[in-house]
Order: sequence, then C-alpha cells, then structure tokens
Amino acid sequence: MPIFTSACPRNCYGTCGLRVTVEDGRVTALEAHPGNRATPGGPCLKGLSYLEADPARLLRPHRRRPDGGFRPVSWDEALDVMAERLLDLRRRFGPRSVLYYAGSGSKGLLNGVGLDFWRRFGGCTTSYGDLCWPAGLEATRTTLGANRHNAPWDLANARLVVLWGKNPAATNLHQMVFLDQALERGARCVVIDPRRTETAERAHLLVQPRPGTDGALALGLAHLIISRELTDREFIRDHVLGFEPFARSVAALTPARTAAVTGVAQAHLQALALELGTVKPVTLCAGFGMQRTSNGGQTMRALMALLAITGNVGRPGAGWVYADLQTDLFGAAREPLGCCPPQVPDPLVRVSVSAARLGRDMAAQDGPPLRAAWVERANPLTQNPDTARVRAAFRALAFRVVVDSRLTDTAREADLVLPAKSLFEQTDVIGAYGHPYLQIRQKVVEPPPEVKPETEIYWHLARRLGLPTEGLPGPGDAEVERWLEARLRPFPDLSLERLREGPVLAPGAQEVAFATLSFPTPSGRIELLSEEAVLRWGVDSLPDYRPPRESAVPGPLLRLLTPNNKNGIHSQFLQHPALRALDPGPGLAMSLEDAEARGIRAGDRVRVANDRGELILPVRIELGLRQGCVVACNGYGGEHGGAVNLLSLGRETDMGHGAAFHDNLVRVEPWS
Ligand SMILES: Nc1nc2c(c(=O)[nH]1)N[C@H]1C(S)=C(S)[C@@H](COP(=O)(O)OP(=O)(O)OC[C@H]3O[C@@H](n4cnc5c(=O)[nH]c(N)nc54)[C@H](O)[C@@H]3O)O[C@H]1N2
Ligand SMILES: Nc1nc2c(c(=O)[nH]1)N[C@H]1C(S)=C(S)[C@@H](COP(=O)(O)OP(=O)(O)OC[C@H]3O[C@@H](n4cnc5c(=O)[nH]c(N)nc54)[C@H](O)[C@@H]3O)O[C@H]1N2
Ligand SMILES: [Mo]
Repeated sequence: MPIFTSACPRNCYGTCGLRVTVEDGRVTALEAHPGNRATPGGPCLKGLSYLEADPARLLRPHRRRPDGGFRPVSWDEALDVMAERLLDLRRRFGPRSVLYYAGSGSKGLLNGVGLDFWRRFGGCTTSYGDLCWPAGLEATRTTLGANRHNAPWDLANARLVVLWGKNPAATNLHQMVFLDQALERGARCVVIDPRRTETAERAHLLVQPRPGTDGALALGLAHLIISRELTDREFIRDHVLGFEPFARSVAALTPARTAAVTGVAQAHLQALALELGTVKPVTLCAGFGMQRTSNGGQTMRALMALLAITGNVGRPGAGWVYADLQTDLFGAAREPLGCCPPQVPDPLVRVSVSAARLGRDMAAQDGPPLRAAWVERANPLTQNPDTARVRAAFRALAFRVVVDSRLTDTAREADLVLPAKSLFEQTDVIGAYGHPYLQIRQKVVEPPPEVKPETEIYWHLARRLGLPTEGLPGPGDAEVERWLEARLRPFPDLSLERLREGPVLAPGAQEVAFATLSFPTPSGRIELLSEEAVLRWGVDSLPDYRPPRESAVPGPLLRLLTPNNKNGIHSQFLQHPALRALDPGPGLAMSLEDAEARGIRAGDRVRVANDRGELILPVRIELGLRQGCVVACNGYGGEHGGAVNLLSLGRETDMGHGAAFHDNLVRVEPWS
C-alpha cells in the first residue's frame, strides 16, 4: 500500500504532518507523520473527516440561472463566459475594475499564482489587512522585532504557562500535549478568558476579565510587579528599551483601579503578579481572539511587557508564543501583497480594499469603481465583518466568480462557481505559524474529472484572454513541480524530494527564539517604547489602555464574542456529515444572570440584534461565562440561520489593519 508524506493545509496552528495511505485511488488512512515533532497527536476529527467524501462537494463548474439557481456547465462554457465578461469590463473600465479577493481556506506557495495571473491581465484591485491576526503580529514586530517563538515542544520546560485569550483545547490541540507535559513536571497554568473554556479545566487559576480590558489587566499587573520589586533588573538594563517611562506610565493602574476596569478581583491581581514575578521560566501563549478589538495591538504590547520586565524572553521554557513565522521564507504569510497598502503604489495592482471593511470599501472604490470580483479560498459572506454590506457590495457588481468546493454563502452570490481541488489533488509546499516545519502537501489522487486546481484555471483563462502564459505553471504535475522547485532553489536544504521524505525545519530555525538576546528592532532591544508604533499606527509610544470603541457600559447591551469552533475551521467542515453529527450547531451562550434578567431560559430562542442586523439563536446557559458578554461561534452561515457577522461592524484594529470582531455590542431579547 503506498504511503505518502503530506500535511494539512488549513488555516490552523496545527498544520499537521500527515502520513497518507492510498488504496485503489482513494485515501483510506491518515496518521501523524513522525517527522513532525510539533503535531504528535495526528490529525483531529476535522482532519479525519477527509476520509469521508463530502456529499455537498462541487464537482463541476456551475453557472447562475436567471431564476437565481445554478446549472452545471462545461469548462468550455465557463471559460468563454469569463473571457467575454472580463475582456468587456477591462475594455470599458480598466483592469482595476476587477477585485481579486483571496482568503485563508488553504495554504500553499501556488496561491501566489493568482496575482501573477492578474498582473498579466493588466492589474486588478485587491485587499490589504487580514481578518485573523495582524494586530498581534504588528505588536510583536514592533516590540520583539520579529514574529518567532520557541519550538512548540519547549512549552514542556515552562514552570508557569499563561494561556491568555487562547483556547488550545479547541484551536491548537497539539499544544495541549506539551501543556500536559509541563503540568506533569509540576508547572502551573493560568488561563485568562471571559469564558470558562475546555482549556480552563487545566488551569490552577482562571481569571475572567471583562472582554477588551486585557490591556488594563496587563498594565495593572506590571504596576504590581514593579512596585513589589519583582522585576529582573539586569535583563531590563541590558535588553529593554523604555522601562523608566513605562514604569511611570503604569503607576496610575493601582490594584483598585485595575480591578474596577477589568472586573478582576484584587486578590487575583495580587496572586497573578506574584506568580509572574517569582516563577521562572514563564511562557505566555497569547491567542488571537483578544487582539480582535479596536485596542488589540496596544493590548498585545502590554502583555509582552510582562515578559520583558521579568526577563522571560530568549530562554528555554520562556517567552511569547503568538505566531512563529520562521517558515515564512516566501512572504506567504503576507499574501497576497502584504499587511498594508504598499508605501509606493503598485503600477498595476490597486491595493485599496481593507479586508475588515470589505463591504464598505468595495462599494467606495472609484476611478474605476469595482464591476467584478474573483474570490478564492474565501467565504466573505460569512467570515468578513458586516455581512449585509458585504452582500450588498457583491450584488452591486456586474460579474462574480467564486472558486470553492462548496456552494457557500459567497458562492451563492456568484455568476460562476468553479469547483476547487482538495488537499490531496495537487502538490504544493506549505509553511506554518504554530511550528517551524516546512512541509509538502502531496498530490496522491487524481481530482474528479471536471475539477481543476486554480493554477490550471488561470492557465486556461490566460490562453483564452490572449495573455502570456510564460511563468505560469501549466496543466500537468511536471509543470507544477518545476514551478515549485524554482521557488525552493534559493534554499539548499529544500527540495521536493527532501520534503517527500518528511517535514523539514526552516533554514536557520531556532528552537529558542531570540536566544542570543539580540532583537531585530531599531534599538536592538525589546521595545516597550516604540517610535515605529507611533509612526506607523499613530498609537502611543508605550502600550496604553483605551477602552474598546463599543465599550460595555453597565446596561442592557452585551458584548458579543465570536470565537472559533472546535468542530470547524471557520466556515469549513461544519456542513460535513461527519462533523455535523458531533457539532451542537449555532447557539448563543449566556450567563445565568444575563439570561434571567431578560426572562430567558435555556433552550429559548432569542433575537440578537444591533443596528447592523439580527440573528435568531437558541440559548445555552453557560455557568462559567462572565456576565456582560454572550458567545456565538463564527463559521455558520445562511443554511444554519445566518452568520454572526450580520452583527459586526467593519472596523479595523488599532494596529495591522485587522478586524475588530470582538468590539460589538448586541441586544438580546426573547423571541417567539
Ligand atoms: N478548531 C479550530 N481551530 C482553529 C481555527 C478554527 O476555526 N477552528 N482557526 C485557526 C485560526 S485561523 C485562528 S485565528 C486560531 C485562533 O485561536 P484562538 O486564539 O485560540 O481562538 P479564538 O477562538 O479566536 O479566541 C480564543 C479565546 O479568546 C477569548 N477571548 C475573546 N475575547 C477576549 C478578550 O477580550 N480577552 C480575553 N482574555 N479573552 C478573549 C475567547 O473567549 C476564546 O476562548 O485558531 C486556529 N485553529
Ligand atoms: N465574527 C468573526 N468572524 C471571523 C472570526 C472571528 O473570530 N469572529 N475569525 C476570523 C479568522 S481568524 C479568519 S482566519 C477568517 C477566515 O475566513 P476565510 O479565510 O474566508 O475562511 P474559511 O471559512 O476557512 O475558508 C474559506 C473558503 O475556502 C474554501 N477552500 C478551502 N480550500 C480551498 C482551495 O484549495 N481552493 C479554493 N478555491 N477554496 C478553498 C473553503 O471551502 C471555504 O469556503 O474568518 C474570520 N472571521
Ligand atoms: Mo484566523
């Protein structure tokens, strides 16, 4: 039985190394690849669902009928329609009237071919920013100089693990293995989350701040650590920039004030400050959920300051675990063009639509306005903020193409839906953000006869449009492999052959990040004081606390948290029968107090609403949830009754052009 090395390309910390068994042209088994030390537990249930065919998978191109439904069409017809419409729009309005919008549905170097195609088309308009993590990435870059962290297995060396706004029991399963190893060796664990998550079951201390107040919590803890003289003075003297002004700036955050802002008891503040100041080494794993607020970047800078002032950086078992971009050799993490609009405008590609404000910015484009959109690996109608505006912006266009394996909410708005490949149907090379391995994702089976990988779609379309195809990988595995080999050539230790043997550590990967204690910041130190943060983002030079824009004042409004779902990756998997059988489906988690105050009982259907939209959801009472917030996982869409993003405003984070998903207030009322 042939067994192949591969990897799961979903947007997830895991990026699991896989061994794939193929029998009779079908994938019949998936197991952990022993060459990937970071993913010892093997694929999760979502990964295992790859073994079962998805009955809803699209197997051929579909074209919208005048009555709104879809009919299957041949590739010839699909290519003819695209060529005719795109040429017409380019002639009348210019190439920038086409929006190219790519999401995070699947990783791989070949994703870059999309923009190569649009450049040949004469250009396009595309997005900047990202829905996921950029406030934290920018906070990290301005503070430490680079997004790197210790190898995942090094967590076992920590004496104190702080899981801050992170729920690895749902989102980073392999991290739980290393957390358990640390706990077995006697480490302590603190979880900081307004919810009592599954992860919190491991915690010695669960701290439940008001959402969006973590910046104040961190600065208040810094105040206590400094005033109790628990700082690492030598480390600060040698490696930290801006300690004195930082210490002055946190003086106002007395325990009383911090408790009042965050809702965390003073006794917990004292206990936590004592742990952070006396236990070593400390690893702080910061999640992405808490930087999805209008103060997210400054919040993350404040969290990192706790490690800087206690000397918990650059050592085994210590440090900031946010995102490890050591495998980002090709700039793939910044696909398609980068976090930010380019400083010097690109002559062909207009980078002018913020992913966080997709609907509003699409509608606002001028010179030329947008007339068409091409969407791949993305489902903006459920995943981007402000669903109603996103939908309106798509409907206002003259022509829409969506490449996807399912008829998603976004695909349902399209004129043409092109069927997407699966992870087993084209070879690609993928990096990771939770570990330092580069991996191959191998073609192990033929795609269904009418399914073409994106690279092939672009190649055929380029031919129809009369564009040069040189440099685009053509149809056939050999062409794709040649293209990939050319990308790997600058790295002597990397080749497809080598990757087929197993996962490869990124060239120069450090097991302990910043072990030399030299930081690639302007000063070469950890920058508590960052001029770059001021110049680039207009935030304070020191991490400060500002309440989130829609700040929760006591009253009838509740803060809506929309975390990720254990049983899906965003909008993927949730419709698959294997996972549907496990997943409780959409619902609104409420604290008992908030429910009782509104006459709501478990199982009742409620109307969740604000000025952007409304959603009807069944209620689950969650005894461990902090009062004042409600929780509905993101990822569900129209077929489940509507996306949570019907309720979110298109608003950017303070740094990095992220999306402030957790900055939204809602009314919750009984609905019958
Ligand atoms: N199963 C699964 N795994 C995934 C994904 C998925 O969709 N499903 N997605 C992947 C991707 S793309 C991402 S970005 C990561 C995200 O991984 P995580 O960061 O772990 O996930 P989130 O669910 O976004 O947020 C984590 C926690 O933050 C808490 N939180 C929200 N607001 C606040 C706040 O203001 N303060 C504090 N202290 N906590 C807060 C939430 O209650 C939640 O428990 O997961 C990756 N892994
Ligand atoms: N309210 C709220 N909204 C959120 C979040 C939140 O916390 N709260 N989290 C945000 C985060 S962290 C993220 S990362 C985004 C994710 O947002 P998206 O990147 O849009 O997410 P997905 O739903 O994972 O994938 C989009 C589509 O890609 C398709 N796809 C998968 N593989 C391929 C392929 O090989 N080719 C093509 N053409 N298509 C493919 C899938 O079928 C799926 O429909 O969502 C964000 N949205
Ligand atoms: Mo994400």
